[in-house]
Amino acid sequence: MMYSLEAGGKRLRPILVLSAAEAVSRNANARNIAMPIACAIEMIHTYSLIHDDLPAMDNDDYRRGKPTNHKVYGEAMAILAGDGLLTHAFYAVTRSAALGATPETALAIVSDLSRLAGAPGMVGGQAADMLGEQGVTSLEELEYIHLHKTSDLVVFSVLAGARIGGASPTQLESMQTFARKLGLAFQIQDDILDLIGDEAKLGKPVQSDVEEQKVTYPYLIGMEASEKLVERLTQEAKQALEEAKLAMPDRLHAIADYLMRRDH
Ligand code: GRG
Repeated sequence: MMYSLEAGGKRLRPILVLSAAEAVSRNANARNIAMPIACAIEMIHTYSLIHDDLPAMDNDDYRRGKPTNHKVYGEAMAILAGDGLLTHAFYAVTRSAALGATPETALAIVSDLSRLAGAPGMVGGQAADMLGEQGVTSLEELEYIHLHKTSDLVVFSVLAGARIGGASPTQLESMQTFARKLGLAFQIQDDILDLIGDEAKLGKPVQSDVEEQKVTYPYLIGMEASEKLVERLTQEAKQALEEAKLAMPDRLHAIADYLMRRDH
């Protein structure tokens, strides 16, 4: 569990939890109360990466610049490390109540987490992705996969922070729109960076008619249209953020700008 948690990573989801709490409340104490939830979402994200890397799924040898969990500890321990992280995340959420979150807020966060990380959320997105590998995937199906596999944990992060910060129902709605669009833009940018990485490795453009080519936004709509879409979704996300009328929105705007321009 510690091997994969400490392997690095951008910590995007925890940063979103803390930034959303601060954006709503303008209060540093909200960030402290949100800290166990920031840790919880990184545990969930890390478990999903460990399981995604297993031979039965993506069968990857490297993650975050290090050998994958199962390469070091074997498949059985990698499955258990993921299970342990998933379970411990729910314990971590309860710690925010010990630090000052109200029981109602903690309960709402547990409910969001079980939905957005579970079958209606990330797990469902991953299942759709696995099934999609067996046939042609339409743009509509691909959007479904991205929205659940990737956006749902981003949505959880922003909503959880916003709840800790004391967001109103209207603010929660706008922040959910912000996170959904940001998550989608993030995943499309990931697809773009993957393709650029593959082309650099091969030293030539990746052929779109290669049979085992992964179905992504660049594959379906082309590189230029994908880049434009990332830009449009980011602008729409920032617009939703404006509508939330937050006390301190600057850091969330900066994260959206950073993600659009990131190169890794
Ligand atoms: C196995 C239930 C289950 C789910 C797996 C996360 C995931 C779902 C699959 C990993 C493959 C992938 C490309 C997922 C899309 C989400 C994504 C871009 C993950 C990588 O997130 P980053 O870039 O990773 O935030 P770091 O290492 O920076 O934390």
